[in-house]
Amino acid sequence: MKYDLVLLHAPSVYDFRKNSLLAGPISDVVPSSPVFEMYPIGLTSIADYLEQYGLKVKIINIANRMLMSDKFDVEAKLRKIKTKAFGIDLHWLPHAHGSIELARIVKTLHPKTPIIFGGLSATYYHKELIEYPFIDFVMRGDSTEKLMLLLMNKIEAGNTHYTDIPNLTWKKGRECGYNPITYVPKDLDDIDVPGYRYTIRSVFKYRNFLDPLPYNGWLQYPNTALLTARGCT
Ligand code: B12
Repeated sequence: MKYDLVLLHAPSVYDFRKNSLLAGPISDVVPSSPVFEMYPIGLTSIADYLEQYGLKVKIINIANRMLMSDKFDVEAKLRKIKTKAFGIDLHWLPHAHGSIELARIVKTLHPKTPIIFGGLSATYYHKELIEYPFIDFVMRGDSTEKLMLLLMNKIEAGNTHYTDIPNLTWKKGRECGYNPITYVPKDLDDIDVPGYRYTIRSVFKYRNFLDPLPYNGWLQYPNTALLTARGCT
């Protein structure tokens, strides 16, 4: 299957299975382990929104797949994927190592496929991130569903005129652009947040139950969030 966008969630430290992670009690109040395998719930709303416009979007929780099995081969999994773009979240700062290392691996395997970063930490560190040769775009801000549709349409059409996409940090050859954050929606009434319908649908559509699982142990202790607002009101 060829996807339009594959969204990947990295472990906090790559590769925690080879190098021991002495994290301390940093994740005691969340369902995740110190690997912080839970992905930002906004990945589901991005996927849901893009699929409403006919795009095929897949979420793969690489961190959780690595935690669930020592034998899970990240490179073999990534190598098989056919997609027009990859998205990687660097939302929580603990993923600073894992997200960047994952991007490096993805680019080695798919040198021609654009890699898009997003999330709160990526928004803050967008100028540093775009310097990495394997990161092509940073979509900034806490509401990116509509902007991702604009970017995906450009990628699909081979249109490299990126200056008219709000909030986007982009790279073209040696030239970098930092479009201002002008898209700050007043309400999110037309977006499904979280996109649970997408998540359930995707299991059947893409015939994979393990890839989008939110965290290790979810099958034994299913838990979900119902957000009444995005962020703090
Ligand atoms: C709800 C919430 C949680 C929930 C998360 C549920 C989930 N799976 O997302 C829970 C309680 C589990 C949680 C846990 C943690 N949280 Co929290 N959380 C929040 C909170 C209050 C709201 C976030 C929200 O409403 N999101 C709404 C959804 C719809 O949007 P979103 O997920 O952010 O995604 C959008 C954008 O961020 C962006 N985006 C995100 N990823 C990507 C990727 C790509 C490719 C693209 C293009 C765009 C993109 O586009 C999305 C769609 O518009 C914020 C504070 C705030 N006011 O924002 C803190 C906040 C994000 N959390 C924070 C922290 C530190 C944590 C923990 C690390 C705490 C800990 N030590 O345990 C853990 C990490 C959990 C893990 N990964 O396993 C910090 C992050 C600071 C930082 N820079 O690191 C914040 C900012 C709070 C704070 N001020 O300290 N959190």
